[in-house]
Formats: sequence, C-alpha cells, structure tokens
Amino acid sequence: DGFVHLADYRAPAWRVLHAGLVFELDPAATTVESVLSLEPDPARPGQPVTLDGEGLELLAIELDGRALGGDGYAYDGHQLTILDPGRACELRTRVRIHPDANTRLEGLYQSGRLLLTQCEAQGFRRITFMADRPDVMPRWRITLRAARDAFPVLLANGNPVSSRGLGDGRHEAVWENPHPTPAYLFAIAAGELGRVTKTLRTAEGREVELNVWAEPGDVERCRYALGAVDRSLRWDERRFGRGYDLDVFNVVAAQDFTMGAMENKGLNIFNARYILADEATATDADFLAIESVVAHEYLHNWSGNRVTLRDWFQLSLKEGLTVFRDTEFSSDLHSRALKRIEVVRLLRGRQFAEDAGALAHPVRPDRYKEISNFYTLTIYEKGAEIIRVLHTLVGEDTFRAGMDRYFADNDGKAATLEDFLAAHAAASGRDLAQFARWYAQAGTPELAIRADFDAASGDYTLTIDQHTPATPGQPEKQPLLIPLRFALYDADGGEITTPPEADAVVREGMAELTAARHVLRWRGLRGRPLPAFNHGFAAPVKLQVDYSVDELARLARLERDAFNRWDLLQRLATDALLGAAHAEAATQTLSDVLADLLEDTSADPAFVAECLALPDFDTLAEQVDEVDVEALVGRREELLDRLAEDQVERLQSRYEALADVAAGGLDGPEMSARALRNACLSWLTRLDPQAALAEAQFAAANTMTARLAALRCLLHFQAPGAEAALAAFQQQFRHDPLVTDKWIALVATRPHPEALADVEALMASNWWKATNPNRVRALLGSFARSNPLGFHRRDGAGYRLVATQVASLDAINPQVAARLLGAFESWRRWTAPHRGPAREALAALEGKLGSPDGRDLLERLLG
Ligand code: BAL
Ligand code: ZN
Repeated sequence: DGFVHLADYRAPAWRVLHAGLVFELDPAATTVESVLSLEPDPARPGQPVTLDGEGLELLAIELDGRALGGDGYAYDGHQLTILDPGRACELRTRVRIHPDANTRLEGLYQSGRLLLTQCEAQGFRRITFMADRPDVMPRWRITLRAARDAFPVLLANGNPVSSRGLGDGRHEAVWENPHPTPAYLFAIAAGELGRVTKTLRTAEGREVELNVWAEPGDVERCRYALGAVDRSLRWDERRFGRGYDLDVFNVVAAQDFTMGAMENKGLNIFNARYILADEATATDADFLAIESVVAHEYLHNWSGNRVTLRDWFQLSLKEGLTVFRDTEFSSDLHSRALKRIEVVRLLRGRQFAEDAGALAHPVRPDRYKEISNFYTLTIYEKGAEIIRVLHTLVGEDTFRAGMDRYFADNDGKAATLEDFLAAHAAASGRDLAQFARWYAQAGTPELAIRADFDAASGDYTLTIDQHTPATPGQPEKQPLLIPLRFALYDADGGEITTPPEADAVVREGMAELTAARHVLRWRGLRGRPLPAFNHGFAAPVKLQVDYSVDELARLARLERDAFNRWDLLQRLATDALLGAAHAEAATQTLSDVLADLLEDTSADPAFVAECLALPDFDTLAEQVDEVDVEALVGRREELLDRLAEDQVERLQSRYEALADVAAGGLDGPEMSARALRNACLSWLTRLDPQAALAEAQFAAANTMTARLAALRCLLHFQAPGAEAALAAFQQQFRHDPLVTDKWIALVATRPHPEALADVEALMASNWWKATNPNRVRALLGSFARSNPLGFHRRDGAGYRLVATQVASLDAINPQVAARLLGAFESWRRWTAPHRGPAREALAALEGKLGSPDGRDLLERLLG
C-alpha cells in the first residue's frame, strides 16, 4: 500500500560494526570508498545483505578482497543486494556522486564554496551504501581528501586523528567517531572556514575544544553562538547530569540548509540564521532563537545520539524530549513565563491547527509514506508537551530519576518510546499505560468544565468532560490521563485550599483526569467561588469554561501565575472578537486591564508587550467552525484600533520613558524595553501613520531590533517614509542574505491583498533564489503562512501562486516544497468562496509532483 508500518518492524538481519570511508572531495565529482564490517544476526541465518544506496554510480565492489561479479550482487538504483555471504565479512565499494548538482540538500551538497552534508532522515544513502536505518550503529573512521586551497578545513564526526599533505596541492584529514552512531548522524564539512573557539574542562574532567565555524567574513558573528554552546554544555551537566563525550564539539554555519540545524555527532551543521548574530544584523528574537536552537542540537548529544531511535516511528522520542529539554534550558536562563507564552502561542496558533486538519497524526504515527513529512509541530511541540505532562505528574525529582534510568539503560542503544516509559514507570512506581495514549491518539483534547453552586447548601460542583475530536483514520478516542491544575478563589480573593471530594486523584491543586467525566465537589462554601484552571498551561488542551466578563476581570487581578494572567487577556480578546454576546464588555474590560498594565512600571515590560499582542489570526481561526478570513482579520484590526485609541497617552509615555534602556545591549532589561517599545510603536503608528515616529526610529536605530520593527510599521501601515526606508535597508544589507530575508518577509506579509503583486515582482527579480530554503521561506512561506489577506484572496490568486511554486520547488528541494504545501492543511474549514479556489489549486497539482514528499502530502490534503 506504499506505507511503512510500525507493526512491520524487524531487527536488521545484518549489522554494520564499523564503517571506514575515504572521500576524494570535489564539487563536480566526489568519490567515496567505503569498507563496511558486516555481521549477520545469528538468529536470522540465510538472509541476503541489503544496503540502501540512492542514485549512486557504482565504480567497484569487493567482498573480503575479491571483486564481485554481476551474479554476486544486484543494484537497482535504490538498493544493493548481495547473496548471503554466510559469515561476517568486509564489503568494499567505490561510488561517484555529484555534490554541485544536488539541489535537494540531502546527502553531500555544495553551498557557496563549501561542501556539506545533511543525512537525517535518509540522506546518507545518497553518499554511499549503508543499512540506512537508525538501529544500525557502526563506529566510524572518516578520511577526507581535497585540494588544500579550495578546502583548507576538513571536518567530520568525532575526534581528529591526523592530517597530512598529499602532494599535488591536496591534503587529508582523518577523523574517528568511537561512539556507535547511526548513518543519519554522519556529517562532513569542507571548505574555507574560519572559527571562534574556546577550550573548557567538563565536570567529568575532559578537556573539550568548542568551535563555531563560518565562512571567513562571518566569523565575528559566531561569538554569541559559541557562548550558547558553552551555556548548553554546562546546563546539561547541572540539570540532567549529562557530560560531553568527545574532545571537540564543532558547529558549522551554512547559508543553504533545509532544516534549522542538525545534531550530527560532534559536528553540528546549522542553518546560518541560527548562528550568525550581532546587534546590527540580528534582532533580539534572533538571539533568543539562536540560543535555543544551539541548545537543542547540543542537548541531542544525549537525547538522540547516545540514546538513538530504533526506527523513525520513534522520532518524537528524541525530538519531543529534546524540545522539552531546550525549553527548560531557556526557561532556567531567562523568564519561564515568557518562554511558556512563546510556546503556547506556537501550540495554539499552529500545532492545534495541524492536529485538527488534514495532516493530523499521532505523536507516534503507526504508518508513514515519507518520513520527511513527519518533522512536524506535532512530533516536536506536542511531543514536548507530553513530556511536560509527565514532568507535571511525577515532579522534578522523580522525573530526573526516570531520565537517569532511561539514559543508563539505553546508552549506546536504539530505543523506543516503550523503553522511555519503562524507565519512568520504574522510577515513579506509576503505571504509565494510560499516559502512553498521548502518543497514539491524534487531536487536541478538549475539557468542558461546568460549575454549579447550590446557595442553600453551599455545595459547589465542577463537572469536567473530556473529549478528543476525530482525526483522519481515528474516528474514536479514549480518555487521556490529563493533569488539570485548578484554584478556587473566595469572595475576598483568598484561595480555598480545602481539597474537594472527587472521583479522581486530587493533590495540591491538581486533579488527575482519567475518565471521560469527573466531578469535583466542595461542601458548605459560604459563597460561589471563582475557579481558575490549567496554570502554566500544564496540560496541552482546549478549555471550555463559561466566564462572565466580570469574572475574567476579577481573575486577571487575582491570579498570581504570570502565564495565566496573560492567558486571561487572551481570553478577553478572544471574547471581544468572537463572543457576540458580551463582546463590548470584554473589549472595555480588556482595555481597562491593559491601561493598568501599561501604567505598572514594576511589571516586566516584555510581559506587558506580550499582553498587548492579541491572539494572532491562526489562533482565532482555530476557534471558529468556519473561517471567514476577511471578517476575522477585519474584526481583529478594528479591535486593535479601538484599544490603541484608548491607550494613546500611555503608549506614548512608555515609548519615551524606555528609550534609554532600549538603546542597546543584550541583557534582559534591555531586550524587554525594546519589546515594549516596539509594541507601543506599532500601536501608535496604527493610529497615525502620518506621524514620523517610525521613520524617526528607523533613522536613529542602532540595533536591528529597533530598525526592523520600525521598517515593519512603515511598510505594514503604508506610512509615507516606507519606500525610502525599504530602499535604504535593501541597499545597506544587500550582501547579507539573512538580513535580506528579513525585508523580504516584511514585504510578503504586508496585510493587503495587493501584497501578492509584490511577491510576484520579487520572484521575477534577482532577489529570488529558488535553491535557497531560507529565501523560499522568507518570501513564499511568510506569504502563505502569515499573510491571510494575501494568501486567501477571493480570486484564488494567492492559492494559485503558492501551488504553482510548490510544483516547481518540488523538483528542486522536495522537503521545502512539501512544507509550503502544508499551508493548505486547514482548507476544508475555510468559507466556501475560499474553499473552491483552494480545492482547484490543489487539484491542479495532481500529476505534477514527482517527489514522494509532495505526493504523500497532496494525497492527504485531498483525501
Ligand atoms: N534532527 C533534525 C533537526 C533537529 O530537530 O534537531
Ligand atoms: Zn531535534
């Protein structure tokens, strides 16, 4: 049926104990000589050796020193099969590959003047033959040879062993990776690279050299990333007791890279946007993203590399866990509340939509056609939320004990989610069978909570119904184990701490929901209490609780949990936009609370800025049955206009007062000041685009954070100075692809149907580079995902543009194309005038996509 099924998993019949590779590097034609030490599984005798190899030009093949003739092997362009040798043996092959023709950016490819690799998930088979599956984990010796002038630096996984000149202007470097490592973690990087470096001693006493490499002109912009590597290493020692295990840790920045970054053993390769930064070219958000992605990749060294995956169905075992770990890292180093807000915005805006749309899938799928299509928000972000649920249930100490056990029991192995749960079950003494359903069931659970108060008896009852909607292939759902935090406030604002009578385990303000319905009952209360739920968003669910506007306003003052205070404002804004009955009251209350916040100079300005940021279009769209794009955008703009009018003096005063702190520097208060200042600027420009405030900020800016925010205001509110500012910005940064991506994304997201023409003009210009994933995402990704008025034009031109580009990108880089196609995931919920053109644009793609990635996605979108 074209699917790979989890149930069909078989251990490999042959293991690869050691891989010795020799590369003769050349962009046009690289040869790879490979010696694989193969060993049969004694339990499965008589099996042929089958190795993956995608489109390789086979030059030579020998088994145990003897050339194999045509009857000894078969190669069909995808798989190499060798008749059962009947014993452990050594297979030597030589192949030729063509990095300069590799626009997929999988396997070995050229980026500028560098040669680089990307192997996860199945790129290694494009380099040479291998059992390209994560449960085959050889040790590696990698020899790189190349012309010294073009490729002075030669990097590979593991530790450097030796280097020497070869005469003829060529040289050689040998690397050894002593840890059993699957092929998806293989990496090399070669070319003219400079570095920033630092040597440190780990807690276990190992001297480690940390290097961050980039093309020579970019080296100075690697310093922040180097610091982030250092902080990540120390944090993993402290918080998880995990040390680093090689003599070097290398990171390389690449301008052409499909993913964000890649955790290859000892040699992380990064999209340059998650490495290169200084205050003149990177925003505060960029700095924080860099730190978190650096941490993510570093932390994979244990959660992913030392303990790897048995098969790709377990992808979230490393990705969800590592997102949980990098999120904890950022929360420990900066503001936990702000990090939570950032994550929840992503969940509600994007992951919930994915989990409710045509592409919904469980965190552990049970079948796939193309694994590349499963590097999703569900695998990553929902996967991390599930780990957080476990953490909430068992607490930090028991969680740490479970992690210690998981690492100890599975070190050097290829593990499953069952191994992970077994370790945590043992450490906590809990049965995690019901918890495991989180991995099997797609869809966002909904909790509907009804409150009843009997004034005569003082009995107060909360009835909590749990429901998970149907998703593709999963019509029926079972109840999940959900930890629901709650608090009850009495009339004086005090917290009622008496535990309820309950048909669920209840402790310290948390109920463990396990059934479709639970009832919590308090007796003899003096008045109707005010309940609050899900503090810190401990459970990744949708809550349905009826609150009056007065109750929301009271809660906004009572709740101490910063996340919940922010969330109440989101709720007020949502009611103002979608809650017909009390929309006006909600608007007024929201405005009053925002006024208090803007006047509260003791509150973290970044937190105030988050409160000013209303739920985005995606988050709102996720909460209505049918998405009327123009109406939703229109209502949101009206609300913003109204709120801005109410606050104009406070906005002006905060904008001015924060100017000095915001002027520069990367400390928390400085970033916070810029966040609020830019939020104020946006609201003030909205009110009066003619005022020269944004123009002045643009002209005076000495950080990219201030400059880009001003440019955004000018462009999006179509202010008088917009064109001149854009031209100046383009000119100033024309040699910097990452900064160029920034203005391109601003043009592509101008909230107007006419933005389409600007996108088309850019595609016809020299700025367009279809082979560069960052450029494609900046222009088309931003347009499709973050410009509702442009993408959803009534005439269907937005859909046609994106679909047409998906077809041509599919032939260049299928993963980038497939990701773009995902912008249609919710198309069935769009109103009829949009649904028709969307369906037509998708149908027009049938027969036009050559890649399995694109075909799989299109089939699911139309299915
Ligand atoms: N493993 C792919 C990139 C990442 O998640 O780190
Ligand atoms: Zn990852």
